[in-house]
Amino acid sequence: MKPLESVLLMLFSGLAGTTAAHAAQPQAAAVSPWRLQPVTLARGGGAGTAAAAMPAAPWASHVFALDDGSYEDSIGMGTDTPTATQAGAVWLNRFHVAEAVTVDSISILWPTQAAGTLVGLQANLVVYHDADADGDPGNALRIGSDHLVTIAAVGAFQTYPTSFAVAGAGDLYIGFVDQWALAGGYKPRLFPAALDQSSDQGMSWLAAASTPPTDIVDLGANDLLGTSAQFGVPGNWLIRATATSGVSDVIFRDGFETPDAGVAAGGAARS
Ligand SMILES: [Ca+2]
Ligand SMILES: [Ca+2]
Repeated sequence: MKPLESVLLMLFSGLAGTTAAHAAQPQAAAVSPWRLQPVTLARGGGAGTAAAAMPAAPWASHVFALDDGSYEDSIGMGTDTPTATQAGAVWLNRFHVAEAVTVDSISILWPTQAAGTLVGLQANLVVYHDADADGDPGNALRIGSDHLVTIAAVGAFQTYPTSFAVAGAGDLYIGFVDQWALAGGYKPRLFPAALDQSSDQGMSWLAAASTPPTDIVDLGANDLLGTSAQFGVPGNWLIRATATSGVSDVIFRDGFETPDAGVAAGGAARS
């Protein structure tokens, strides 16, 4: 695996001091303490293809996906020296909705590991609502509370039922926390986020604290917050979701509803 400190030093020169007051320009400040910080991002090198294409979507659902079904790398936060360890982070895909919805499932493709396995570990599913939809989730509101799920298999999408109720229009940031490693120092070092590098939709995000633990309630309280490209690994996390609109749908005479939205490809136009 190749450490990314040099890339990160460049990309994050400027995040120093952008803590709770984190505003609209996450890369805009002045001095980086990066070399003093113990936790960095690295690649796990795994690759694979999803066994199944999309999670099944019920009628009247939004289907959220950014990836092409195959991942070319896997990514994790942690340390390389003196010992390789993992630190938990918040891995998120951004989507836009024009109305209140309930996120009723989240699907994640867990990547295979060069060493160790994710099977048996518990991840925390998370959803954040950025009502101002300005491309900065630093002030996004976390929806609901911890939703721990067990990783049962790798290399294929695992679909977990959820009930995250989002009150209105805006951007949704949907994903997971590698909860087992949240305190940092976890061994062996694992790479929980499968990355589709065939394209970069600019909608895959990562929030982390350079000194663990990552704040999973207030994303803006973390000194590392940006898109995968801003972390030097452009691409899309293999995180998908479905959501059901809170409004009533058209009912036809034959009794079938029409879907009120199609695939939302990575957040539509911003205001
Ligand atoms: Ca791919
Ligand atoms: Ca915002």
